[in-house]
Amino acid sequence: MEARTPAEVIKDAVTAVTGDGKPEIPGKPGSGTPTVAEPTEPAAPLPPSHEQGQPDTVTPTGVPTGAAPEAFAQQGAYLTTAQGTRLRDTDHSLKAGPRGPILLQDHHFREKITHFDHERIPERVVHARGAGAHGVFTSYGTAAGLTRAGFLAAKGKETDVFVRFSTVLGSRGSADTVRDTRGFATKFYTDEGTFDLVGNNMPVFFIQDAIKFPDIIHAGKWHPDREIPQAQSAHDTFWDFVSLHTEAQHHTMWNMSDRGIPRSYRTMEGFGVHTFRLVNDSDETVLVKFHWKPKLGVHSLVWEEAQLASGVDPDFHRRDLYDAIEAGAYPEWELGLQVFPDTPEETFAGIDLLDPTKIVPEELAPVQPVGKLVLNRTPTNFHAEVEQVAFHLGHLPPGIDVTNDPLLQGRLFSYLDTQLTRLAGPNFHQIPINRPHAPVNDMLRDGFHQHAVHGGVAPYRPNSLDGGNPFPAEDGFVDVPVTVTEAPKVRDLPVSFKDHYTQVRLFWKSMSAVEQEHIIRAYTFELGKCYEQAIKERQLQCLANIDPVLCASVALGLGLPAPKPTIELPEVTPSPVLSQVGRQWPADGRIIGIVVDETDIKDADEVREAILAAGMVPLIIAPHGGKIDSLIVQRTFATARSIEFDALLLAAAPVPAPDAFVARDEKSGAPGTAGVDPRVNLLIDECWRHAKAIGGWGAGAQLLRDTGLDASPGVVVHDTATGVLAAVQKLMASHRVWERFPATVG
Ligand code: HDE
Repeated sequence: MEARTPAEVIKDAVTAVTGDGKPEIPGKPGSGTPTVAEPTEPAAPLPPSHEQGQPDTVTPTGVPTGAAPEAFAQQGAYLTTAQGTRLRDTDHSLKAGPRGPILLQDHHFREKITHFDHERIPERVVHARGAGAHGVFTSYGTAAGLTRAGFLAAKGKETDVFVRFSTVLGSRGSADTVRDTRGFATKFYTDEGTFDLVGNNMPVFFIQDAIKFPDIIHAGKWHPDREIPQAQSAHDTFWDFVSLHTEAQHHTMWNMSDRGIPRSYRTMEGFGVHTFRLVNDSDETVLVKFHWKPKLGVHSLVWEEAQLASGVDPDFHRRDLYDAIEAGAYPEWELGLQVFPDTPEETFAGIDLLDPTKIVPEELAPVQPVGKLVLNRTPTNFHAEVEQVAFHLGHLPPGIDVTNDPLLQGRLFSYLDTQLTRLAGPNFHQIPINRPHAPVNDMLRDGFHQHAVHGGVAPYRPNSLDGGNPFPAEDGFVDVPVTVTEAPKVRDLPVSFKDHYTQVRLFWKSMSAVEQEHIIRAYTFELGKCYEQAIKERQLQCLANIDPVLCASVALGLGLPAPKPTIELPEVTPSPVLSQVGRQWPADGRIIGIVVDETDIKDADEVREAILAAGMVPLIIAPHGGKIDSLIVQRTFATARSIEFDALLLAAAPVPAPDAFVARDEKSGAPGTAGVDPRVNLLIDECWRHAKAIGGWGAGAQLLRDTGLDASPGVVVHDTATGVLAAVQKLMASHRVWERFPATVG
């Protein structure tokens, strides 16, 4: 092919769009202008199409609203005002002449602009950034002896759910992949009333008493003068707080570990954090901790990937969740319980079950599976569902009760209270996403945004005017009659809450060498971003009380002396289950990029089919969009970035096309390294640095040989495409090629 200049390429592209290339004169469409017939009026009234949304006779979770269809928006085909008056024009305001001012009487203009002015609602004070999806929970029936809650007790019982995942610190528009805790909040629409399990992806919390929540959040969020940094804990106030409130050290270590940068919402565990109390039909009680275990295993990004994603694709986790559901790779978790006897001490193996900064290692109390959650539907409208969903720890069905965990007690107040501002009044439970699937017959009346038209005259009990309705239920919610110790009122916590270091050491000691190295790097990065020397030194003292190797390594990175511990370091028994390394996981829904070009598409189609058949997602990456032969291109060299792929296959070693001016070095005009398109080189380089499996056949294999990468662990070269795929699939089971990370500590 004859080489063309960039100017020629652009001219050809423009000609292709405008037809014969005649210049366009504003106001006078040239002969090359494509004619698009604008539909003005339907030939006959059309029934509402799916996109317009059927009148909402059901809530977003599928429950009949009981309201007449006329009560809901988006009916018929014609544009109307909010009052249903058909409109002729919505593009021009009503003016005193075409050049005159807008008239105050333009009711359509005022309605449109006023509504727009009030479209936003306050974002959540924490967990503002999130994404949600609908799904189904199916009970295994294994909790039948423990709780009377029907959605857990009956084997095979299906319950609709809505789950919202979130980051904690950032604003609504912040990036998904920042280092932070993730929220994992689940609304179970049970037949006996809604149950909200409002958990996180980490089993412990920063503080032990809810009264400190505003303080930790003020410290973690942006500095109040400049409102930076956004969605980051790498700043002075955060480290000031956690080094002064040493109870925060356990949660902080989880944040600095790979758990703070999950690969996907689909690969996160979830934890109820607090201990709850279950009560069965015989009024017997047990204490439990809730766990969500992802089917795909727990996987994380590496720090460079997380940073890249924040810029390249700030919606990384949101997109991953929705793409997976739309591709039919439904995210799945098992709900499990750690069960403890309900003793007056409320401890297990010496661990205070009311302390939310402590875990009970799974080796001591195994997680017993009680049901399965599958997310299978994306929201129809983000605002209506994800923004307006309101979780509250007090949404409890009969059979599940709370404990005296001082954090849980405070949350019971906060979650109801916060909705009053965020959702502008006390009737937020009537918003479709929040409507229970159980019949509601409360005595709550009136208030802002009241949607119900309540009948009767006697919203009080007992009454003789409404036939005595509503009646108390024998099988209603059980407040377990726990004995409250007679004790003086105090502002204090139990002595057992004062050990702030043993379990942090336990976590550190449970990590593999590579995970420990990531933790060291994370502390070094975050403290390196602080300005105050005193804060760095104080945090180093905390690290010294956790582990001398950890402390010395971080101190080295900061250029500060490593302090000696001020406590005797306890003996701990590691909990191997806390490590993400060393296990094999299914690869369902994982994404494999396949690099092809015009000359080397041989076998790519076959590999694509094999990836699909294995339940994974293939993405064809090519020099340009459209098609190459019959292969549909999903990513171009311009739009692909390594962070999206869990593994990379090379069917080709694409050279920069002569007319692809973007692929050339601007100054020399020379093609990229080794004659290969530099963007492909970058893909390979990043996948290698991030310890992802890489494979190649044909020209792709030759490229890996030429660069010497074929000698690296986790790089597969083979004569056949299928041979490469089989080897890469095997490597993907352990998520990353861990041997590729240099380990600096043992
Ligand atoms: Fe929250 N938290 N929280 N939190 N939390 C909120 O409620 C609060 C805590 C968690 O997707 C708020 O509706 C206090 C622990 C999640 O809509 C607010 C305390 C855990 C979500 C609130 C905590 C969580 C929230 C803000 C200390 C894990 C997002 C908006 C006592 C077990 C829910 C809202 C969603 C949201 C208060 C601590 C998880 C202000 C006072 C511990 C997943 O009410």
